[in-house]
Amino acid sequence: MSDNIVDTFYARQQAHGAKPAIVWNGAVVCTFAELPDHVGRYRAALAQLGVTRGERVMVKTENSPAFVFTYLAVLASGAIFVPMNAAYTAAEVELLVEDADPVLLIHADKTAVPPAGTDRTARATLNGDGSGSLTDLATSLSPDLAVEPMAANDLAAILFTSGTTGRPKGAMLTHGNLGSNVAALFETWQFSSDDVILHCLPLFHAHGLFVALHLGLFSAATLRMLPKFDAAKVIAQLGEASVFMGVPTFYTRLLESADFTRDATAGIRLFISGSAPLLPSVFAAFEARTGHRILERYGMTETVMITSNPYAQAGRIPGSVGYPLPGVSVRIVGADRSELPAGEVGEIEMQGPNLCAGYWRRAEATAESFYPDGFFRTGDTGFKDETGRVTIAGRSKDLIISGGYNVYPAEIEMLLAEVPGVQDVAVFGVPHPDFGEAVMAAITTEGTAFEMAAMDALIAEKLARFKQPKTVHVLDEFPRNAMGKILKNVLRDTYKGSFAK
Ligand code: MLC
Ligand code: AMP
Repeated sequence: MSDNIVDTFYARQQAHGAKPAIVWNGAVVCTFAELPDHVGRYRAALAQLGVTRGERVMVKTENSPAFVFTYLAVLASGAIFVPMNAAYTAAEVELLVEDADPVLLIHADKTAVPPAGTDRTARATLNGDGSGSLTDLATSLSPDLAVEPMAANDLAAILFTSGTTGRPKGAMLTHGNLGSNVAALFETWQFSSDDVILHCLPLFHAHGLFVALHLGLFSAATLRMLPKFDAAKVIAQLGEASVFMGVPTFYTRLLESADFTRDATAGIRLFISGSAPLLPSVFAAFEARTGHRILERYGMTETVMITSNPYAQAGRIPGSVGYPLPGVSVRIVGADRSELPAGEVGEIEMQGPNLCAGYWRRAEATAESFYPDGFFRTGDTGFKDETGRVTIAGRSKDLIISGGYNVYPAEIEMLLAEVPGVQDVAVFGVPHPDFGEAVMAAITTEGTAFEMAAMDALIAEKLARFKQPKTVHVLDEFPRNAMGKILKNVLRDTYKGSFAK
């Protein structure tokens, strides 16, 4: 057996052939014995569309069982899976296509993508209901059940995340990264084939793909999937599941429903939160309502999961992200990269078999964050206590996390600066009761050319909805430090009450 993670999944599912693998909107789609057949048909279709080992396949579509089959088929082909947010605009997709240089772009019929013929990339369609030209082709072919042998350091996926420059960078994840991480989570969170995971996270991000989906496939645990998070649908299905995971917004929204009760959650053994900070007040309200202590963990696209609170209920401490996963090391360092004593806040660095192989075709960006000693600069700040437990204090990177989606101010600032009459721009996050943080912008103008309508039009054309500033404030001047740098902390403070409940 090779290190192709699909081989690992299939081997671990073998003894559980009769068990439902995927349940979609309440109906069984396939058992574990039937799964390779579905994947094999998509693999055969991909081969007809020119997909071979090492080529990139980009996907821009909503969750569906066909998304899962396509994902596994890409990996089984030895190709590299490159998902993106289904909400991206054509301009955002174009940048990623240029960078990833995929042989095939699979997208929903009614979604924004650059027109075919503008690049070397072939097109196939796949919609949220599973229909599309890819599925038509797959169902017309016999399954190709072969799984391409891959080594642990061969690439499985590239997930785009951004940085200080505003241009997205592709984190190159290997089969070894993904395999080691899911094994560590399986052990830490005590998964078994008796579990049923209620899955409603987007499959195009690390959380939904490498944590929720992988844990089901690795544990041979049934994945009860929903197209997206919907509090009422989640509450209706909780009785059929044993594990639920999500971003903090899921938990705040569940708590808003009177139907979310101790009884509704009685069958769940584990609620997990991550991707953004879980407020201690939400942790406390959740415990008071349900009796469950949410287990918070910390991760990144580049590293998959890094730390987790312990499984034992009493060990789940609000505000802390717990201990490094088995095989992972975390260091807290000062400006000179020397390790700081317990209790002192510094930059969080990590090392482990889960750390990705660098940024796709970005040697300079890779060198900035991946040190020769094997440690990676997370851009988060925090401290450890005497026992090694990690608490995140903030971020040294300029990043807004809105409803679990990352928004990079630099990307939006660059765009807003293009509007005629704009002099200076600052994009920053303010507290938001539903999304945790909301995107805000402030500008100063010069001359008479500036028109808000022109700015609104550019934002609508170029930016996915979740990145769009909720408000653009026009200021007379920016608060600045002695060096002339805009003080975003002052702006955050000025506008912090904008969404107060
Ligand atoms: C949707 N909208 C958002 C938004 N999601 N705006 C800001 N932030 C978001 N996250 C917009 C919609 O476009 C819409 O705009 C309006 O908000 C209301 O939409 P909605 O119907 O209420 O939103 P919904 O579709 O319910 O989506 C909210 C959500 C979703 C929380 C369910 O954002 C979500 O699934 N988030 C999970 C993200 C995630 O998986 N992150 C993991 C990254 S991996 P309008 O104006 O049209 O009304 C990672 C590593 C790790 O970080 O550690 O896990
Ligand atoms: P992404 O680039 O989408 O992978 O986002 C990774 C970032 O999300 C991390 O660097 C953290 O800033 C943040 N993050 C993930 N999990 C947590 C958590 N439990 N608490 C606070 N921040 C988190």
